[in-house]
Amino acid sequence: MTSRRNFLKACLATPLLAATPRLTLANTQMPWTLTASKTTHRLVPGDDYQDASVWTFNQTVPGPELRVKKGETLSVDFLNQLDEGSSIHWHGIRNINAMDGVAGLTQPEVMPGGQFRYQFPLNDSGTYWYHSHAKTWSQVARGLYGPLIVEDESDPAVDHDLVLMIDDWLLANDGTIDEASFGSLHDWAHGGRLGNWLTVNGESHPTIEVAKNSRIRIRLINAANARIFGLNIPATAFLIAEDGYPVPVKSTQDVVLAPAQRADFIVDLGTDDVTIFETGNNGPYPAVTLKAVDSDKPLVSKEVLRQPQPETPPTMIDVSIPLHMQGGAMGNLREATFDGELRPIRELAQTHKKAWAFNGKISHHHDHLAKINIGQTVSIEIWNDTRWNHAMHLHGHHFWIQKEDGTFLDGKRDTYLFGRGEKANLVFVADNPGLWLIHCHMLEHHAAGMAAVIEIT
Ligand SMILES: [Cu+2]
Repeated sequence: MTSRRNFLKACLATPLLAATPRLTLANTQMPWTLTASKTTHRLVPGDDYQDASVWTFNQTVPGPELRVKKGETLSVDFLNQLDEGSSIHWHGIRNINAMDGVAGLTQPEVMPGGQFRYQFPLNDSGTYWYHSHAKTWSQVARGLYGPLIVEDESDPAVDHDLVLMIDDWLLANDGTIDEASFGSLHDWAHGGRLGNWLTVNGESHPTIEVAKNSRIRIRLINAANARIFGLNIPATAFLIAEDGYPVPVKSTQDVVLAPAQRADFIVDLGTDDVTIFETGNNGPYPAVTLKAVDSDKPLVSKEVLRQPQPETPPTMIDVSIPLHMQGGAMGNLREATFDGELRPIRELAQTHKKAWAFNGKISHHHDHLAKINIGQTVSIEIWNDTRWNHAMHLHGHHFWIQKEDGTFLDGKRDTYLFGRGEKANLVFVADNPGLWLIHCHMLEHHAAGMAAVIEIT
């Protein structure tokens, strides 16, 4: 393996061993416990490589699969056994503000040896995930994430329901995490920390056994710091949800997933194995193989997938919030306000490690981009005036995406990938009170200035 940057690698050989069964807490009594601690984990197989030192929830990468039913209350005791502060954010959940897990905004960091109980109702079904929300650029890159699945009675019947958490790790030549590059100003001002080793559920090209001719729900989650994945499922496949939210059922084998985004597919397997490939980064790279095996278990009948009832986007906007994104390498940001003073970009980068600004300002959690009255309909009018892609994530709400020509995309999202130069409006009803972060989910961009807070009262 080479450590050449920015080119993804994957295990090309078909693995001989089936994937380790995923740990789930679903059959035990709540409150569940998620303990953040350090352990070792093998990312690259083979005698020439070593175990990597990872930071995990409950000693596994990813953390345990949390699976609950819509309407249930999730109750999780978070114990921090790391030697720095941490917290848990429940990505995509329209949460109670105090449970949103943003360290320094909705709660103090949970300090080493400390604990915090997260307890909140789950009113939306779909595919979500949880991850650290303190020093995310380091903590998420080291493995502090896991899936959160909310089931609904009306979910289509399937034989297998598979969560596939995809990550790219930046590894040194011996298969351990490349420590020296953490905090690299280059990454912060360019495309973020891009890895060189692809894993699915913490394993390199795992094989998962599934029944021949079965119907499978595949829940794809991009857990990478900054990598945009293209995923291809060479089978009879239907996209049914994005970011947990139902979209019109579409026959397709491909999806692009920016960091933090999710996509749900229904796949009707035949008698052959199916290998899902990563196709967006000079590959293709095999990501995971579904091995079709004989099974005695009766299969579900493959019912026609129901189209969702679309929620109509609002026609009247109460508050428009312009958000002009600038900065990064090859950008047009010359100076920005930081700590109350206008400072040149060179000083911002070299002294403060800031490289990006919203509306000419690099804000702290206490300065709010906008104050919104509860119930108002809001349009955040974003202009990505940079040479980089950005995966913008709004906490506590799901938004419609209005393109520059005024049309809306199907369905709502919690994370939207802005291409270079793109303008689009994130439209939502501010029905959830609190202080809500809006930020780039390319985690180095967030750390280097791409974040703001919206206050809803
Ligand atoms: Cu970004």
